[in-house]
Amino acid sequence: MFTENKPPEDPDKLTKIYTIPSGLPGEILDSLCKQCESFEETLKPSMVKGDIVNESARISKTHWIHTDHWIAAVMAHFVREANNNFFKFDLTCWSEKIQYTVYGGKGSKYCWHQDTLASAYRENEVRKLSISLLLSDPEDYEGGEFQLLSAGQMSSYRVSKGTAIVFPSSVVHRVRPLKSGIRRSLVGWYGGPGWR
Ligand SMILES: O=C(O)CCC(=O)C(=O)O
Ligand SMILES: [Fe+2]
Repeated sequence: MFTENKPPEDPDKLTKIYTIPSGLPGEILDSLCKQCESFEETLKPSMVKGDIVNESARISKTHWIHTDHWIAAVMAHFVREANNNFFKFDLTCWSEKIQYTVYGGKGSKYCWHQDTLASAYRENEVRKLSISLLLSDPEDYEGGEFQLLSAGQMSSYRVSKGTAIVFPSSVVHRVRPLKSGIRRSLVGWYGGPGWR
């Protein structure tokens, strides 16, 4: 059995992904999209590590959503579901605000990276699970695949609107350059006590 606050016995779980199909009621998904559209007036160029804009690593626009917002509660529901059914990590709370990201048009991307921070966001806590909730359908854009690299194998996803992808924050992943269209996503990082 999995022991509290230790990585799971099945090391695979540290490199696996959990996708939750669009189980959101249509009205909730519509409200999510509408609410996020209202953020688009205040989008800022997305930053990378060290809070800098670096277009060779990332081209997209971001709006940060407070973790008290109802959107964060919907996202937390997905993280908890993935964790209860699969990862069984010891979790506490969001490690940062929720990020609404718009990849608009040709060339927008996020190159290979990990979401884990070297430093703890709260004393002795680390980012454990990342979530990306897609607010666009695959037909809305070309390119823009979400890819993960684990154990030398690459997996590629173009999931439908309302589908959440949950994965350990240490897994290397990217969003491939878009060829056209717009890809919208909500991204969050859920933390817990440091691995022992
Ligand atoms: O937009 C996505 O689906 C994922 C973006 C990402 O990896 C991140 O913001 O850390
Ligand atoms: Fe990421």
